[in-house]
Amino acid sequence: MNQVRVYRFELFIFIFISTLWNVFEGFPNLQSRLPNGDKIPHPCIPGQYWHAVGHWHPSLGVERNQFGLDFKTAGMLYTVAFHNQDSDGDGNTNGKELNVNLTNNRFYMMGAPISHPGICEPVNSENCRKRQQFQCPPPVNPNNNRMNNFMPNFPPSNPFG
Ligand SMILES: [Ca+2]
Repeated sequence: MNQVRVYRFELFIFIFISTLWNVFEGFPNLQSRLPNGDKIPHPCIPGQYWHAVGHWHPSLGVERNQFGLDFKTAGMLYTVAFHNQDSDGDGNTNGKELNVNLTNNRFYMMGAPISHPGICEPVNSENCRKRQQFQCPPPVNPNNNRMNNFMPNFPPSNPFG
């Protein structure tokens, strides 16, 4: 009886570690299945990458965006149909956003990705606001102390005098 419990515990630990492994290793594996998958530009922050290209969060495997759903439908393979699809509906195909050219049934990476294939851009355009809930966070002013946001706005004259 105790032997069975020990095996169950070991099985639980194995499944737990396997799950964690899949969560943390999942993005690099998916990135490597996509041309330019590791260089997707962040639609809001120039110079930063969006690591979880198929998801609504840049680094967490939260809810899949339409690009992630379409890639799953394509069997997690970069196919011609998937290349020609416009998953995020911003008027540019997945291939164009990833900067991939299809010639004679072969894919050629033409350089860094042009835009995010899973997020409609420009994010604040009327078309994109209709299509998705995603919005860019407000810009952070490094000169602005966070405490200022919690301070009441005093009138220009001295309120205590
Ligand atoms: Ca896009």
